[in-house]
Amino acid sequence: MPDMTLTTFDWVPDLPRGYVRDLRVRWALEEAGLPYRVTSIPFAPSIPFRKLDTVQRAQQPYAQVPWLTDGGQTIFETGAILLYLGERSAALMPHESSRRQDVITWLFAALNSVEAASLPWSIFHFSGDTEQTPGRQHLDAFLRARVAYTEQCLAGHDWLADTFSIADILMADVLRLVHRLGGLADAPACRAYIARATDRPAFAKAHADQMAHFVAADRRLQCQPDPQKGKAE
Ligand SMILES: N[C@@H](CCC(=O)N[C@@H](CS)C(=O)NCC(=O)O)C(=O)O
Repeated sequence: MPDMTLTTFDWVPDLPRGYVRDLRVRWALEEAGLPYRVTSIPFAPSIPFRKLDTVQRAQQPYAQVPWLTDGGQTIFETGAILLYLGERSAALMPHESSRRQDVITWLFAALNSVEAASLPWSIFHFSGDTEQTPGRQHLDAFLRARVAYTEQCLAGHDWLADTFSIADILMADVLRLVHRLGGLADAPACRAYIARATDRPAFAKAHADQMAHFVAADRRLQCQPDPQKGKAE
């Protein structure tokens, strides 16, 4: 039985499928060839804030997924989980000090410079609010600038650091959502980078496994007896 256990939601609606952040962890585990199993908690978004049971509060204080347990160690935050896995596999992060530091730097850039701009921008998109308010325009401009800089960094490079690493898993996953929402129209190098990253067999396996996980949940739900059935009118 594998020591590592990845926890995600048991089910999500169609829209986020293929984008739930357990994908980042699955992808890294597949790249590294590390054995793991997947467990789930009931889907219940925390907006508005939901109560956590004690076990979940101990694992993910923000009521989110994913988290990873390895023996007695629990890690939450996908950046922290990928760093943890990076320590365990040269396929994810080189051992040599300066190359390793490059990976760590880019990992933070993906989360703290690009996702920090893309997350509020994508929440606006999903809200369906199309008003060109000053706040909205500011968010658009903020993301456009981050994408433009990333575009320059990626032009002429396959990966962010020397070779493929956990930084690419995070950056490609962050950019994938921006691309899905039409935010990379002027960024051919970012689009090519996403294509290169998602062509990797480990991504294909991680993505297929996440989709299968939620399809299995659909089937389980369909099999549940309808409580209204058989009731007298
Ligand atoms: N910064 C966290 C974000 C985790 C996150 O946003 N998880 C989403 C699923 S992809 C979630 O649990 N959403 C439900 C919620 O926020 O209540 C990480 O990278 O692990």
